[in-house]
Amino acid sequence: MNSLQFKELFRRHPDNPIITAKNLPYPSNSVFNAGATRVGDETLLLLRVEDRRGISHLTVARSRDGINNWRIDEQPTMMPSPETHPEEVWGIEDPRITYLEEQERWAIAYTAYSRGGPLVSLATTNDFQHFHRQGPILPPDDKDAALFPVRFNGRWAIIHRPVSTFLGIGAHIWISFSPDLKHWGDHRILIPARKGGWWDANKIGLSPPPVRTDQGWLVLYHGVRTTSSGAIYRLGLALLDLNDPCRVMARSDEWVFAPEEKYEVCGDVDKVVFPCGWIAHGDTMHLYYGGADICIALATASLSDLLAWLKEHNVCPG
Ligand code: M1P
Repeated sequence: MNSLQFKELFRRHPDNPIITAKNLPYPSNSVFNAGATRVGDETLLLLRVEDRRGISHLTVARSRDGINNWRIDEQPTMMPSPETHPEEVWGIEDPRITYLEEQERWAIAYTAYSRGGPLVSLATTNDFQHFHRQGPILPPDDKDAALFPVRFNGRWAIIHRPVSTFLGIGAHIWISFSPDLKHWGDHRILIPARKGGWWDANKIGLSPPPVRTDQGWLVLYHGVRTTSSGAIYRLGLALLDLNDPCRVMARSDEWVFAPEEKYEVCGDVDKVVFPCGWIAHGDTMHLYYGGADICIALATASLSDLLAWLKEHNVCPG
């Protein structure tokens, strides 16, 4: 590599895509945008599966090494439940999993596709077999949400992405707070979409949940660039203060990962890399992402390299 080339921070796994619809034990159109966590000594992915009607549900996949030999539930693990939760009428999508240390259970923030548009719903689980639905927590249009694992001054915090109906306002990343995980307020913009020719102009959204590092909460987000041949989904980094997550300490100028391989460039939606989960193995982050809305792929990166790169590419003052 010469010094004119970008040093790849995320390395794609050679077996990519690691999960496709062909690996599922039942017929489906596609599998993508999986939440990720560790359960015992296994990696658990909560797959978004789109059925052959176009409606999504969630299915659990487990693996010892997080790469191969996935054991996938024989039937959908969590189906939309429009009878009890009408907001799930057109499916449930894009789960982001956070282990709530204080409650010793996982919280799953997911998109419920309601007649009024996509909204943020929350469910909790102890075992990824039984799910306690808490219902909608943020109204439409809102998605790309994940909880922090701890409270800040007694309050839970969630990152999410509402969309304004006013032309030209843009879709920005917001943060909100709650005393009880049910009632949310103190809403404010956390990371604004840029304008003009930037890779993350006009529309951005959180990708996986924020990860705690000794330098702050590391945020990986997607930027959606609209071009005359469609949108391009790329990923960038930001860093939030450990004690005050409203304080953005760093944000990258360049993107850090972009669609390049065939399974990212060509699918149901072309040119999309869309992670909903990442897992730390020591200093190595395992990033699970949807490729072109049809498959699940894996890329790894060194956490310390990401933080060092962000420092070099930071646009935030001070
Ligand atoms: O098709 C690309 C992605 O589009 C949406 O993401 P966003 O609203 O953040 O642009 C989601 O539907 C996502 O599932 C999908 O991968």
